[in-house]
Amino acid sequence: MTDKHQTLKGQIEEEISSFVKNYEAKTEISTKWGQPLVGFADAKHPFILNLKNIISSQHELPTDILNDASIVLAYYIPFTKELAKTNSTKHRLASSQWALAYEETNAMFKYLNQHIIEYLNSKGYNAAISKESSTFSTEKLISNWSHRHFAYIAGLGTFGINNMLITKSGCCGRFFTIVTNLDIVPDRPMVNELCLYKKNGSCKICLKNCPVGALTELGYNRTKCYTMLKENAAVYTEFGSSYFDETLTTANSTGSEVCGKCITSSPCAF
Ligand code: B12
Ligand code: SF4
Ligand code: SF4
Repeated sequence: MTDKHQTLKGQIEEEISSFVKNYEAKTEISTKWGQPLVGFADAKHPFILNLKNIISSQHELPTDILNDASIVLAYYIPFTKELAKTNSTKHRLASSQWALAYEETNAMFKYLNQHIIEYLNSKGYNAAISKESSTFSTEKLISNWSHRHFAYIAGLGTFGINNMLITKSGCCGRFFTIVTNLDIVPDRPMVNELCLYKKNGSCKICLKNCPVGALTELGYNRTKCYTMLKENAAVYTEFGSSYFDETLTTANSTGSEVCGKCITSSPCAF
């Protein structure tokens, strides 16, 4: 990779990092975040070109977002250990701080993405996000834009049996992706498994921590999980509801659909 490309990657990481620092300093924001991670996926990677077969025929491809898509920029914003501690498995419901952090992070994504898109435009590049990524089917419980599949190809992490993408800084955080026409060398997927169970058959703490048994060694039951999220959403109605159907501009549902006991008290959290 040339110096120019390495510098651009570093500059983008710095833009994301300083944006988050400035955002959390606002008086109206309660949440604190850790150091973001950034990865760059090859938009033409065979795995990405196969996403319609892996996920669903409705899943979008990077070229559906930008004609000349070359790189999908994926970033991960970790929460803090202090926040994770509030969401203890001693209580069935999620903590109010966890619900608020979920909504504040989703709200921040809008401004952060706009900032990065304008930054890349100022450098002469095109960039855009998938509108599908901010909504999901409440029947099938899948979205037509999986941030994590792009983040995986961008080398940000590997999937644990908690069904989370685990990064080198853990899995207690949130992802977003921006499609670009950057002319940089893409990153490669990680080779070593970060989930202890996948690595050596140990741990399984996430399975014990799930209040509704949605996680087993055989896989993840999204319908069971969603019942728990709705239980929390019925309680946490004051922080908003951040998943929107762009075509209808109505929220998918009322309240904060959260839980996260599988990512706040696990050894792979941070
Ligand atoms: C729909 C949705 C849900 C649904 C269904 C969950 C699900 N995982 O399917 C519900 C509402 C139940 C839900 C619950 C939660 N969610 Co949710 N959800 C989404 C959403 C909007 C779409 C995900 C989706 O349907 N993608 C399409 C499907 C098919 O792909 P996928 O979910 O990425 O799942 C794939 C992986 O598990 C993968 N996989 C598993 N093993 C392996 C191994 C290999 C080698 C590969 C390649 C792939 C792979 O294959 C699956 C199927 O193809 C995303 C945001 C987005 N737009 O991406 C957030 C997202 C997945 N959710 C997230 C979180 C944090 C949660 C919760 C903890 C809730 C909370 N915040 O308190 C729980 C966790 C449940 C769990 N253990 O999975 C984060 C995950 C962060 C992370 N570290 O991975 C995301 C990425 C949001 C974000 N912006 O960061 N969620
Ligand atoms: S808690 Fe343990 S078994 Fe579960 S995903 Fe994390 S490392 Fe893997
Ligand atoms: S979010 Fe809660 S209900 Fe869903 S898998 Fe994790 S621990 Fe289980």
